[in-house]
Amino acid sequence: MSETPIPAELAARLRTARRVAVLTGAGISAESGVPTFREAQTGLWARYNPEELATPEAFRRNPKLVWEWYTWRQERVRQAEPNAGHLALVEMEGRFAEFTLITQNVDGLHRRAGSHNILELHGNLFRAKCFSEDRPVESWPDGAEIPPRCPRCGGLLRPDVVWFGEMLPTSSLRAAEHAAVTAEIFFSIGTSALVYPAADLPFNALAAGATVVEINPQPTPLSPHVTFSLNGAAGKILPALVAQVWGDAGSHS
Ligand code: BJW
Repeated sequence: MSETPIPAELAARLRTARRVAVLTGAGISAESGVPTFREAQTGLWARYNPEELATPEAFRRNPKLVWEWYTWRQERVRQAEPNAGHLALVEMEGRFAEFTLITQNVDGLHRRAGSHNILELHGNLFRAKCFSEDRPVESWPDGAEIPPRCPRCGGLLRPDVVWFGEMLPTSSLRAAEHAAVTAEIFFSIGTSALVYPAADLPFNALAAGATVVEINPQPTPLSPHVTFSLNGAAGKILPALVAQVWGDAGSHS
């Protein structure tokens, strides 16, 4: 008997579903030791508000500060390992004809866990691009300057993530919207559901008739609207859900 009861009706719908989409946020990586975006920061960065650092204006004002914040976050993610929640999503990917994993996270932990069909809506912490040309930069000469400079134009490099006021990568956003409106079951996992356009996706899925499931220890603005609200940590609930729906039959991929 699992600790986390999964509604029998949800288990039944999952056994017959063919198209499933999942939206994840920072909460799925919390049990790997990666701080969520809106929880208070610790140590050196305790006096900074992430919402004020993740903007082009902050970078223009103080590029060194912003670059160093991302370097610090890269270090934390390098020390982290995917957790039981990430691994349960890998298992789920093998169970459906179509499975799209849409993530707002920039930590790359879904790929490290072994998921394949991933849409990274907010970029990736481990890539850089030129702030002037907005083009990806693979490598740059080691030097003392922080941030380093673009080897093509000499402009400043920045992390290849999506800051407030910036457009999301068009093809990933379109693919995410398509997955949301064609899914029979849509999961919103570990996200505060505050940041748009990602926060629209579960509503798009609901409007198209999907069963929408939220997994979060805290209520969010989405909670009153979902079909099933599973209140708790993703690293506990997702493995319990996989065990309850598919038993101990092992990997299906
Ligand atoms: C657990 C758990 C466990 C804990 N298990 N759960 C419509 C209305 C209002 C505003 C807008 C709108 N449309 C656009 C906007 C503006 C803006 C926006 O949304 N603002 C709102 C904040 C009001 N959006 C944008 O600017 C976007 N761009 C855009 O719309 O372009 C078009 C445009 C351009 C110009 C003008 C107008 C329009 C871009 C948004 C980019 C967001 N980028 C960031 C930073 C990425 C890089 C980085 O990481 O540094 O993305 S912000 C930050 O928030 C990050 C996250 O991906 C994102 C979402 O956060 P998330 O993942 O939900 O984390 P938390 O911390 O908020 O929540 C964690 C949750 O986990 C909590 O609920 C916990 O309870 C839970 N949890 N432990 C399960 N164990």
